[in-house]
Amino acid sequence: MTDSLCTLLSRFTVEGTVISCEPYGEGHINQTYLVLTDCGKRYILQQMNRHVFQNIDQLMANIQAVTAFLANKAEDPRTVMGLITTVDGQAYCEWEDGTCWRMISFVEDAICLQRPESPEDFYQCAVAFGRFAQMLNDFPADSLYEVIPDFHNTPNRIRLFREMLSADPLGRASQVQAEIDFVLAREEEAGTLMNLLGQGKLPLRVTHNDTKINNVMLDAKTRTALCVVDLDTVMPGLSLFDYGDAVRGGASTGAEDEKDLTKVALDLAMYESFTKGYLEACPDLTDLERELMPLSIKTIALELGMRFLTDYLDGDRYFAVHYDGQNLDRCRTQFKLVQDIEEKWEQMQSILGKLN
Ligand code: GN1
Ligand code: MG
Repeated sequence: MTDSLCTLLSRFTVEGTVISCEPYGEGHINQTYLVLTDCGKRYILQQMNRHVFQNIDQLMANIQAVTAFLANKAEDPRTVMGLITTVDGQAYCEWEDGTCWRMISFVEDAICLQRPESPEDFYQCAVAFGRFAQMLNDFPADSLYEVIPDFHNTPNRIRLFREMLSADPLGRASQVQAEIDFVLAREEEAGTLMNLLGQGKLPLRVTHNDTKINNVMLDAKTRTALCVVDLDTVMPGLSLFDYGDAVRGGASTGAEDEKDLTKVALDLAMYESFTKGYLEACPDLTDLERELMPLSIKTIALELGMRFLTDYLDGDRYFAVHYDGQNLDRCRTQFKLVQDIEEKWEQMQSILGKLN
């Protein structure tokens, strides 16, 4: 550890003296470290991405408000992400070089999966996210800051995509005409959920907005749901975006950057188990929210594919890439999922009908 890192760590109220701090996890946005102290306590330290998150005060205020509200309702502290404050009681620490850091408690005897190993694992992830939505159903959603404005506003994402296409800063657009056409052919349907929100037909709720299963902690022994983490994008939004994002990620048979698209499809057993868990854990969902579940998966897969494509055109400035063209590979897996969902549409509807 560098002296500077040691000094930074001493700003947080940890038990014992820090003996190691190593890179940890697989997020694309923040930089995460696992911290160990000489009394065996572990913590998670994160440098927050200031390019993505412009207002760290607001982001941390959201996290504090939501975790305090959940902690008040929760019976077991392991079911709520715990924020560790700085020695002077602040939610985060701004370092001398302008970087911003926060610390959270490490959940012991817990596991976090990169992919569900069985439908039962995925069911438990649904319980975690469904419970999160249900417990926050009486939290005033509009009191939260919109940390990334229009985060899942699909029509606005399409507008930004079109702007990037016209600018085409690296001259990459001509290589991806098939992907561009794929988006534009689905433009109208992609706006459905936001239109229904605008018409007051879908409720505004507190949403997590990054419901990948690596944001769920499961108990290591029982493999049951503990808590959800990565609350950076907690904002007012649609529950369907949380549900849809989780299924498009966890029910895909391939990795997010799989090059062999024949390996990428929507696994219907996974879809069924997540949907069952979410419906059971969040009985508050309205009839229309339930009905639109399949459309939400398709919408989020299209939106995310388009976000990857936009970033590819922009020279990979938003999502971290490990090799050239990774954002294009990621885009293609999402579009393959959209196509597969279109093919499995009737089956998805009949599974949903059985669960509702
Ligand atoms: C980003 O880095 P991570 O996994 O927390 C992104 C999500 C995407 C996801 C795709 C703030 O999340 O919206 O679904 O990558 N988060 C942000 O892997 O843009
Ligand atoms: Mg994450």
